[in-house]
Amino acid sequence: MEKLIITAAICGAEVLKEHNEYVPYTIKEIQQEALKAYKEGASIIHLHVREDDGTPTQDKNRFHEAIMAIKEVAPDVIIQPSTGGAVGMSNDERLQPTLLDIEMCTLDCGSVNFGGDEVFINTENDILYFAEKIYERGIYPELECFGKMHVDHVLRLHKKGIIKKPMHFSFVLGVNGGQTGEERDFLFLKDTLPTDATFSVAGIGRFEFPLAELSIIHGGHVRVGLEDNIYIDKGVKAKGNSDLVRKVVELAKKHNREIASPSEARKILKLGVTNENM
Ligand code: KMH
Ligand code: ZN
Repeated sequence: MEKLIITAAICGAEVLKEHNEYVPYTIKEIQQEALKAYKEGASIIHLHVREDDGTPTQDKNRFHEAIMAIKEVAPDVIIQPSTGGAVGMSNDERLQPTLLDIEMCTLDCGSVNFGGDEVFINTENDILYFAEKIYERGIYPELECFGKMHVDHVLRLHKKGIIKKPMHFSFVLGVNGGQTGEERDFLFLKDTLPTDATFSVAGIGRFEFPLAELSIIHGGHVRVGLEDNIYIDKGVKAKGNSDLVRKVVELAKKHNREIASPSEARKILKLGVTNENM
């Protein structure tokens, strides 16, 4: 089996210090959380940024500052800015980090209810617009799917030549309004993929570690972090993202799966291979 790529989703746009005091807001806090997660074994940092008071932003300059700060302490880690941002942001607002010199970002592949009155909107035309900008700027998209229909949509867009290989999926399961994260959900999604696609799984809340373990067993990759889950055990809050990454490393050891370094992760994902060569 390939080595395990661990992504740390250190901050998100929704989770607050009121939920877990270790959620980073400032550039310094983001830098230190990224560094600790990297030291524990994360090869990708899934990055959102905040104003110092915690307000989510997609401001290009704020992303630039955060990326530079992370690169200063972990030069080889893969930084994956979010183009999802926060619910309600416009497409061009969300796309701001793609104007920077980045190697990877997320591409959200469908709409999903996000609890209460919130809807995270990604219409077909939105997806086409994001895909055009992301590929045009030479960036590698991670295909965020909140359920099976998003995977099906990606595969349809791939047949039309819009989504290109290499295809790396992220199944984000357990969102309040999206597909849940039971074993059968994971197997259903995994079995839908073409054999040359790679995938990672992000379980929200209580689904985080059961899904991480399943993905480790079945040759997938894993995303954890305070964006997705604030607990290390039932009722016990994690003392930062590094706690969550460490627990995945322990699960990987249990199943004899080695951890990928950033350069190994780049090879596994074929990051840096131009689409024309595929
Ligand atoms: N904050 C969510 C509304 C992504 O990073 O691409 C969207 C999100 C997805 O987190
Ligand atoms: Zn995100």
